[in-house]
Amino acid sequence: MFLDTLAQHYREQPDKVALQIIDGPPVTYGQLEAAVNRTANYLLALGIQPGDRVAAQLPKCLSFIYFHLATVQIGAIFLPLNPAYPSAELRYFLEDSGARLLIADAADQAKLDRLTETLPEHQTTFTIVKPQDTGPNWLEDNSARRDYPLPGDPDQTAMMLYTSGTTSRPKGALITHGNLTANIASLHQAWGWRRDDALLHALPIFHVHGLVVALHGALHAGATALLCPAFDARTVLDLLCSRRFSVFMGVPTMHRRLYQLAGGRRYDLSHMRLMTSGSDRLPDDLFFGYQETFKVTLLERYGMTETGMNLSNPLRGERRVGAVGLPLPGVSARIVDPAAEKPLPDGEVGEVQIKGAHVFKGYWRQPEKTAEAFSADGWLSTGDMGLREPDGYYTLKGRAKDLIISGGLNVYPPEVELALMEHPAVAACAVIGCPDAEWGERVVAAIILRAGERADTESIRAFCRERLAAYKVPRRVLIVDEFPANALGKVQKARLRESLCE
Ligand code: MLC
Repeated sequence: MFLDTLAQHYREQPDKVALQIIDGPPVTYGQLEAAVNRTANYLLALGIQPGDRVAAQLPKCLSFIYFHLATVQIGAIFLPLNPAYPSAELRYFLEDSGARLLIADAADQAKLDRLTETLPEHQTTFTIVKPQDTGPNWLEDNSARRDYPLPGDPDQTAMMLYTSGTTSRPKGALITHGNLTANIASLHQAWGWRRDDALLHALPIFHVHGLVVALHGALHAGATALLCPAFDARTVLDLLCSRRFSVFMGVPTMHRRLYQLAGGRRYDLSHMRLMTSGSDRLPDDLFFGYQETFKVTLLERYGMTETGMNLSNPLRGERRVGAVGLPLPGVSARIVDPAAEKPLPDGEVGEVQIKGAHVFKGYWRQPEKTAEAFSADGWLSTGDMGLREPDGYYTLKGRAKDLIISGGLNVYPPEVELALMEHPAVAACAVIGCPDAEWGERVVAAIILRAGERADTESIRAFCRERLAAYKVPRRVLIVDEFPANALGKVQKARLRESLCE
């Protein structure tokens, strides 16, 4: 299991640097073990039991990683939350998950005060940390001894990651210890992770991409990860040029910013063993631009929160532009006709479905949504459309579901629409994604005002900002008289996109 491999690194290379936040002190595997054990003992002393949900809404910092590893180590369920969530969204996640504990940033005290007024009594206690503190209290006050066994059941839930739905509020995807192990084992084989790898980690740490693929990847290998608290293209490019790193992972928006920063100058990054792109489609011009500018062929891969990684272009062999590659070791993929649930021949576009030990076990307390996500014979419907080439490479061809991906982050129109509908002047609304060179897509809202109401679009955006994380707030709000609708009165978003996207 993932935790067993980590324990092996603690034993075998206690003096090797495991983690370092830029400009912070290095943390060796030995120090990491001690900090994680102390944190685990702190959680146990608070009464956290196996199966309890422990939420963390923190910036990218060592405390986050200690709480993450400690929570899964004692058999509790780790629930990472985007620091950008305002209190309205945070309250939903805490209530829905029934979290026993929230680890929060001292800087968010005002947000937490608002939250305590509305949360059910006695549900969640708070541990407030100052994220950049390197020696927080719980590290001094608790023993570094580990007197309990590591979770041994692969079906035990390790993490809960919220994904939004096209028709519902966000759902908690339950990721088991077995899922994490399967994922990381398959990526290690496919991408040739090594102990002497050095990862430059510039992704957010509360998603599958930054947490499982990147951070677990490095720790499982016994490698070293340098963590940038946020993505800054100048810092990242300088560090990549320093030749200290061998692995970098990003979303297309990050790669686009690096490429634009180069501004036509050439940089030789060919010493990088592996540079990957994921969470959204990598545009062809960026793939070729990168090759020319950086002497690097980006490796595009495909995954999702419910599964971790599914498909990947090969480490050795052809990294095909526009394709997401081949099934990873231990992963089965197929293309089906979604209406008939019938596999389709190569070259035909259908829904991508996935099977394997890495596939999540279901949504938290939503058996009907879990059942909907799987076919009768146990394949997970991804909601992505694609085709398989005769030589086994997969290419994505759009989405079956009405999802927007902006800067590698998923935005589900119904969530934004629900927020807009709370506005007293809004009679109806429709949220769509419009193509955008930097973000992949940007969120655009069309609204119809109630008769006699007036509202300016900026105030509507401000209204959304109080209810939604900034990346979900429509970049443009357009006031329209009507929506294109089908015979049943359902808004035709494809036609709306045609008329509203520039
Ligand atoms: C930030 N903003 C965004 C945004 N990120 N808006 C839309 N989409 C986004 N993704 C907002 C900010 O809040 C700010 O709003 C404004 O845009 C400008 O911010 P910025 O400073 O330019 O953005 P920055 O903070 O640099 O963030 C850009 C980014 C970030 C690309 C670094 O979005 C990012 O880290 N994306 C990676 C997401 C990720 O890890 N996805 C993996 C999901 S897992 P305002 O209003 O305040 O000006 C998954 C599975 C898989 O999908 O396969 O990997």
